Amino acid sequence: MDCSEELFERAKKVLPGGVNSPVRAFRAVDLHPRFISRAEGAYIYDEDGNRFLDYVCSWGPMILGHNHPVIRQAVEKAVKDGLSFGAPTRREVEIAELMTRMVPNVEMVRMTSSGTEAVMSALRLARGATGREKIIKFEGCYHGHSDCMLVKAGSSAVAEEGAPSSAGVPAGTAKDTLTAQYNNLPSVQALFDQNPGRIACVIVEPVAANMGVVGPDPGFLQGLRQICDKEGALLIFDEVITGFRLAKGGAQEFFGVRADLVTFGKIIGGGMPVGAFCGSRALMEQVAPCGPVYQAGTLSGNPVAMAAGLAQLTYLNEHPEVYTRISASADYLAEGMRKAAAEIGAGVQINQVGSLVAPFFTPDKVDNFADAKHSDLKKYAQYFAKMLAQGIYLAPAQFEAMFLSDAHSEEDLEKTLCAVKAVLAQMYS
Ligand code: HOZ
Repeated sequence: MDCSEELFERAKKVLPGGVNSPVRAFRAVDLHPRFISRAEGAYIYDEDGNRFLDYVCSWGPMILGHNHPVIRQAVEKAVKDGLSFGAPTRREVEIAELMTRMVPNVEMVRMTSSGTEAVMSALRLARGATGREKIIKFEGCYHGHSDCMLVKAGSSAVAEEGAPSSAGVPAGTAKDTLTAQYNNLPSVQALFDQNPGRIACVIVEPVAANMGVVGPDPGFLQGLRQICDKEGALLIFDEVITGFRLAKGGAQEFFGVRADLVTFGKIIGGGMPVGAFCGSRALMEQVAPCGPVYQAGTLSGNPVAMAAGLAQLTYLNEHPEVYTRISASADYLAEGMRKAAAEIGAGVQINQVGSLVAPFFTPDKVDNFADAKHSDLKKYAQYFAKMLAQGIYLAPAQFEAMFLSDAHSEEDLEKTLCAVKAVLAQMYS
C-alpha cells in the first residue's frame, strides 16, 4: 500500500468518502486518489514522491502555474501583518479598482469566499433587483452547490418547475429554478413564454466547463442577451472558470457580449478561497448596506487572499501575452490530440475554447450536455488511468475540463501528446 492509499484509508474514516469535495475521491475513474504534498510550475507531487504534469491546476486558478513567485511573495508579506481582521483593508479597494478596470461593465465588486457563495449572492441580487422569483439555468452547467442551483428539469407533468438534484434541497426552492438546454435559444424563450414577467435572470457558464468543455455556438450568448433585454431579465455570466482565463476581461471581452452581473471564483484569489459578484453601480448598490439585498461574510475580502489575488490579477493585467501564449498552447495540444485520435481511428472529440480543453469518447459532435453524455465513461476512466501512469494528471471525471497554465512548456505539451498517442493506441488497438 503506498502513502496515498494509506492516507485514503485513514481519510475515509473521518471525511465522507475520504475527501472534502466529491470529484477528488476518483470514484468516476475507479481508482484511489493521489494525495498531493506540493506543487511547482506545471507539476504536482504526491505523498509518494511521484511527479505529475498537472492539467487540473486547482480547477483553474493556477493560470500562472503553481507556487508562482510573485504570488507566493505577496502572500508571505501579507501573512506577516495578520491573517484576518473582519474589517476593511487597503487591498480590497485596490483589487476592486483593478477588477473594474479589467472587466467590461463592472463598476462595483462584492467579495465572497467562494464561487458558490458569489453565485448564491448574485442570484439573490437579481431577484431583489427585479422583484421576480424564477431563474433559468442550463442543463450540465455547474454553479456551485447552493440549494437553488442543485436543480434539474422537472418531470414532463410539471416541466415548468425544477426538481431537486440533491437530497436535502427543498422542492419549494427547486421549483423556481428552470432548466434550458445549452446552445438552444428556443428552449430559453419557451421558458420565458411559459412564465411571463416571472423570470429574474438567466445564469450561464459562457463556456460550459463542467460537462467537459462545450463552447457557445455563434450567436448563443448574443441571443441570451437579446432575450433577457426583451423580457426585462438580467443576464448573469458565471465566470468562475472563464473569468481572467479566456481574457483579461473574461468571457464578456472574449465573446463581445455584455452581462448584467458576473461571478468569479478562485482565480481572483490566486488559488486562495475567494469569489466575487460584480456589476453596474445601479445593481450593486442594491446590496447591503447600500440597499435591501442582504449579503455578508467575515472572511470576505480576507487580507491574505486579497494579497494573492491582487498579485495574480496585477500580473495578468501587466502581461497580456500570457493569454496569447496559453491559448496557443491549448490550440497546439487540442490539434495534436485530434490528429492522434484520427491516425489511430479513435472516435474521440476534442473540444477547446481558449486554454480549456476536453476529450469526449464519442465520434459525434458535443454541443450540449445531452451530447456530452454520449461519451463512453468507461473509456474516459481507462484513458485517465493510463495517462496517470504516464505521469499526466487529468481531471478525474469526464465532466470536467483540462486547464492549461503559463507554466506548461513546449516540452510538457510534447510529453502530453506522446502519452496521448501511446494511450489511445493501447485503448483502440
Ligand atoms: N467539481 C468541482 C470542479 N468543477 C470540484 C472542485 C474540487 O474538488 O476542488
